Amino acid sequence: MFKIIIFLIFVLNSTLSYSHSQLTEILPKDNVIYTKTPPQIQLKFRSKVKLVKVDLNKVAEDNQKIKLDLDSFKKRSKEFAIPMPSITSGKYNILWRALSPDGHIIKGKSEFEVK
Ligand SMILES: [Cu+2]
Repeated sequence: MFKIIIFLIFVLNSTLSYSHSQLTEILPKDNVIYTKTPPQIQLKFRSKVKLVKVDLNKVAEDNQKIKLDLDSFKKRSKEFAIPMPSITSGKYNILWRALSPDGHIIKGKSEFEVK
């Protein structure tokens, strides 16, 4: 019985602490209206990940993709700060995809507006 409990604690603990590398912060934030364009796209993770893609799209104009310079973000890291290209007012979304240390693909989205 004691052995089973130890085993369960180990299993639960490892799933809670080590599964994936969840995003802890994204800027621009999801569902936020900005009066000034945020200067950077920032992504923060719980552990080092490899960015697979970050797309910035203008919503409502056929999801027009805006070019981002991702060349300097090939290395694994916990934090990424991508310079924001000059964008006009409107609604945008950021679609990101990354590879976590355990080999899983993690992904997310942030939709924001610039007034
Ligand atoms: Cu995982």
